[in-house]
Amino acid sequence: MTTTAALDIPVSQADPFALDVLENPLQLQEDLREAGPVVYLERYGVYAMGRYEQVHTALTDWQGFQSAAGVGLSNFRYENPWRPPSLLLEADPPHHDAPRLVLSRILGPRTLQKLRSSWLTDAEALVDQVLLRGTEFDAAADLAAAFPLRVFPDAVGLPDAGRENLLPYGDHTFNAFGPPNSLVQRGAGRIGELMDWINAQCARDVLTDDGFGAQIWAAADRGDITYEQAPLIVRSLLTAGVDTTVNGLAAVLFAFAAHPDQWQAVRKNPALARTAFDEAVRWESPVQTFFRTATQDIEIGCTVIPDGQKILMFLGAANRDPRRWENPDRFDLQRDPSGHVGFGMGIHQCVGQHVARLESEALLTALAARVDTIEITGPVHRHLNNTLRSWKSIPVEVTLS
Ligand code: OVM
Repeated sequence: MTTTAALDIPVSQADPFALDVLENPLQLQEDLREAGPVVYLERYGVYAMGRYEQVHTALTDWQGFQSAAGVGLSNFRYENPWRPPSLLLEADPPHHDAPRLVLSRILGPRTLQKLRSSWLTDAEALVDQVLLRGTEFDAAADLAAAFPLRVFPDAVGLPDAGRENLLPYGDHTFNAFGPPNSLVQRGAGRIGELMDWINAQCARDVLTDDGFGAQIWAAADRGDITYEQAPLIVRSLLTAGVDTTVNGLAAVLFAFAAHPDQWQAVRKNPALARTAFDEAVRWESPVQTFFRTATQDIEIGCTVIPDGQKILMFLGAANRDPRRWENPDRFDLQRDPSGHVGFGMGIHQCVGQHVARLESEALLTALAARVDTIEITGPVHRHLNNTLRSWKSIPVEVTLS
């Protein structure tokens, strides 16, 4: 490569992890997309991509853009990871493949069919319980957070005690993919205690004998993975399975509250509930960003990303790239959202996406059966996180059918 080529690139002073940017990232996303296919973020010494085409290319080129050096800002080639790396998220082939295959079977659409009717019943019970207290509630806390916490830990096979640790642990882990800013410092105090609890839940004798956790241990019995790998794969469920779905559900509920005509479309045609979740994941992208690391000098456009450099991929920006999406800022159930990169793309694409879709389908179906209109009644409060697009509260009032 030539170093002059590497300098032929737009340089930005912007901080994507500044609190005001996390509060409203849309302007920064547009600036990045408009600046060019690749931009250098001076503040962190990393490359960034905001356009769909380049993000998609990087996600599908795992040979050129590795995950094993970490998918956060920290470069595991030079820095020690803050926790033992995930065998899925922070691994490349061939090490990645056995854990991935095992988990993809456990979380696949066929296995999940067994949970479908009980999750629909759970969703009806939750919606009934919330509406019994009144028609004004917080869609973020009372539905989006409550539903995954009601069904997912049971499906994994966790004991009841300590489940309140799941969200704070996930919040810190997703913050830790970013720089060590105030959000990370705020979570650092409790992380030792939270991590101890999480790790303890990964042991075979702590888990029920019929959940996702037990199925991971059974894969070790068969020799599909080793006994050393099993607890770390359970840890991935506990890390990636709660905050992500909570914010995905919050996104779809917020989307409907903000687009009343789209809620009426679902009421008329409940089959749209499934598209709705993917359109919400495109529109709000619960996981906004992940990094990759260049495994060699990589030519992109007219620049070269040098070997070992970090690349920040803006999934949320790609999902609103007008080069790829018509009217990208509109939540629209008439569009085909497939191809969005909100679940990633390629060999690391979200292995839990069928779980997330089933949770959403259950909750929206239960809600559509009882709720005629959804209206936002007060200011919506974001919860800031270095990686997640998240909410503290979405105050709504509904009318019943
Ligand atoms: C993991 C993990 C953690 C966070 C996110 C994620 C979105 C995976 O520990 O495997 O995927």
